[in-house]
Amino acid sequence: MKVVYSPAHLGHDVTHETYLGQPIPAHEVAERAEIIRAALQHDGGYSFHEPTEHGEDPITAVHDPGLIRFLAEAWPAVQRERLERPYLVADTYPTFRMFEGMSPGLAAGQPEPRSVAGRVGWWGLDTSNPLVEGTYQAARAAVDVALTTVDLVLAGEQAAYGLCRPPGHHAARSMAGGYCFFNNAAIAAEAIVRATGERVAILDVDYHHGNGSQQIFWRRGDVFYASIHADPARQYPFFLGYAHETGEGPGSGENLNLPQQAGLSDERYLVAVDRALEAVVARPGSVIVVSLGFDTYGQDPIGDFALTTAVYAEVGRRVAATGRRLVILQEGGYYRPALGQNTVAWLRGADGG
Ligand code: SP5
Ligand code: ZN
Repeated sequence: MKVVYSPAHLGHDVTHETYLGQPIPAHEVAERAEIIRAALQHDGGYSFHEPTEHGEDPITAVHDPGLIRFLAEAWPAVQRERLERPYLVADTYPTFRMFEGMSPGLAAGQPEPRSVAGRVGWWGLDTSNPLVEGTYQAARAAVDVALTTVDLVLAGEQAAYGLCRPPGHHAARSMAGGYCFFNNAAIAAEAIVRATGERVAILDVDYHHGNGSQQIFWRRGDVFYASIHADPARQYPFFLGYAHETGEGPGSGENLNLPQQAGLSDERYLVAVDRALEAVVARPGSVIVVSLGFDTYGQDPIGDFALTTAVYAEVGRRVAATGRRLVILQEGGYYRPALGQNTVAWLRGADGG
């Protein structure tokens, strides 16, 4: 299988995230992608490809140009404002409750703040998402990794894997968050729709709900989003991911959330996978974009499912058995000792192994 990887992710050199106000060691660290790369190289059977540059247009196809501008300008602004800190995290966010009782137009018409402290909250969701000097370049490279993976599949590969880092599925049209800056999978799906005119399915098997992917395609009939994730009533991102969220307008019925209880077993997980795949194959299209997370693993430090390495091979097999071509993009997964074996298992399954 072809793998797309860029060392640019190393510049997103995150050491800490903020959890309930305290700095804690970051979960989404550079070592994750290096562990996966080393495991695939060691396993053999994978050829590595550098991403090619795709520019801003595929990004603005799903994101607010203001988000790109903010991410490009944030670190220079930190330096210009002499904030003298190793990473930037917001502490004030524009929650919708601030505008309760006021006309919707008021909130929508507020200007973006000028100071970087205001801007990082304006464009952000949460404090687990530190921004450092190399974040923008890394996030741009992750998008190019995703788009190059799309190129490989549209050029005839049955499946290809993009080792995206930072991940993407929490990033919405105008919002970064949850370790994500640009929504790699959404950008990939949109690029496939535009290149082929076909419908596309996103299958999101990260432990967390991909609120960004859901938001971006909420009113779209041409991109089906299916996600298996922790019930938002107990887990991040808390405010989206319920089963009753099914899309609106032309996207009505094109969003499928399958929230799961803590302790989810391999067996029950496969039931959910089959449900999602049944919905995918009921719709036309020839390509599935997989948002692949391993924070579903039993030992993940921020997850509470009970999955084993063996189930990942089986999921890879079942996804490949749809006969659709696969653009497989890395999202989360934070238990580093098993990250390599889990990725190898999933991809081997998807590759007919
Ligand atoms: C891509 C992805 O998997 N993003 C996940 C973002 C999760 N952000 C919230 C992390 C909460 C960390 N909780 C620490 C608990 C320590 N016991
Ligand atoms: Zn996750």
